[in-house]
Amino acid sequence: MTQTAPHTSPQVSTDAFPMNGTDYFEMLVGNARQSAHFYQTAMGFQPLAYSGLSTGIKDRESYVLVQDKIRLVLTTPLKPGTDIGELIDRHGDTVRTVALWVDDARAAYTTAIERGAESYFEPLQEQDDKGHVVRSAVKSYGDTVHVFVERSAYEGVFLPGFVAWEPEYRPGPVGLKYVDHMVANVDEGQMNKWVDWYADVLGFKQLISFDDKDISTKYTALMSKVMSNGNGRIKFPINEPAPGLKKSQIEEYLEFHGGPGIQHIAVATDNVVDTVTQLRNRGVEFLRVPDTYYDTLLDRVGEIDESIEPLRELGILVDRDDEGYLLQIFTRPIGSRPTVFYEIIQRKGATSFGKGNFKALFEAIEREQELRGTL
Ligand code: TYF
Ligand code: FE
Repeated sequence: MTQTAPHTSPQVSTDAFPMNGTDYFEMLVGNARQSAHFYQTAMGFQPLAYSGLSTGIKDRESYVLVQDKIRLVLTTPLKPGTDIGELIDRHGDTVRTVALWVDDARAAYTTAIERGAESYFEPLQEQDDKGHVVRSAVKSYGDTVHVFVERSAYEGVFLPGFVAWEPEYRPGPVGLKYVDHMVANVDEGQMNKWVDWYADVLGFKQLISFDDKDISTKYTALMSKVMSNGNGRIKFPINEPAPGLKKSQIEEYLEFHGGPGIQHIAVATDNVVDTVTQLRNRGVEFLRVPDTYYDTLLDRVGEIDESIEPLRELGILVDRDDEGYLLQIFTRPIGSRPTVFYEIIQRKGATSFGKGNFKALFEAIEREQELRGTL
């Protein structure tokens, strides 16, 4: 251990870029009011905050929803010719911002810029009668932005400028707890550039790497590296397409999204059977692997706490690593474009990402591509 000042703990001094976790993510959507209804009704998110015409914002409106530690902002333009409208035209509904919770948003910005990040906006202090928040932001792959959020001096509902959103309609939560990881798709040949960017600029470390030999089916090939921040709470796998026989799911994403961006958001639950049962009852559609997947499941993963029957009925996948096992399932794309989808994941010790499921999963995605005619 080097240069540990008496007042700082060694743990803090070894983190090249201290971050507490994901603060929120923001999706740009064609109709925030109706998307908010979907996230409440289908996904179990709770209403939190609002900004728009009634708060003096004339060109856009945002609904903020929350489920345990997951905070989601849905933003839509209110008139033609806006920057947000242009982004939605290009990408469809898209994750624009992944906000990172830090103790000092000015220091985070200075450090990131010194290490080569491109600025999106300079540190900005916003204030209301509940205190103040400092935010700053840098650009990442495609049109994706990381906002650093410092909120220790703030007690308001979300951010200054937002008011509490308190509709009467309040379906309950479905047990989603926190963002486990958020996956990027980048252009062929760009994965290592962005891996280096997260290491050099944000001090992330590489956890795992998959090459096209790990992840290939008859048609799909991709490479993936998983980057993690110092405390392990923020994990960003980065995928790039590898040449394959037909159009891979990554290429399909890049084509329909109009370039790189967030492909899936994995949200954790501590009861995947219960959460997925509720989500299905609320109309959320999931990918299905062939029933035969379950015939050999126990041979592959050994003893698990869950009984196989509900897993088979719901289409939940299981994988084991050295530390334990995980259960995971993937929704179909949530919008009209075959781009963004969700993963529901329950970790029982495992810290990996379900490599043992890749083949079955990608074949399931390919069957959907075939139905869409995009394979
Ligand atoms: O995050 C992961 O690595 C897993 C598997 O296009 C995965 O959820 C990887 C790539 C992909 C879909 C799922
Ligand atoms: Fe994932």
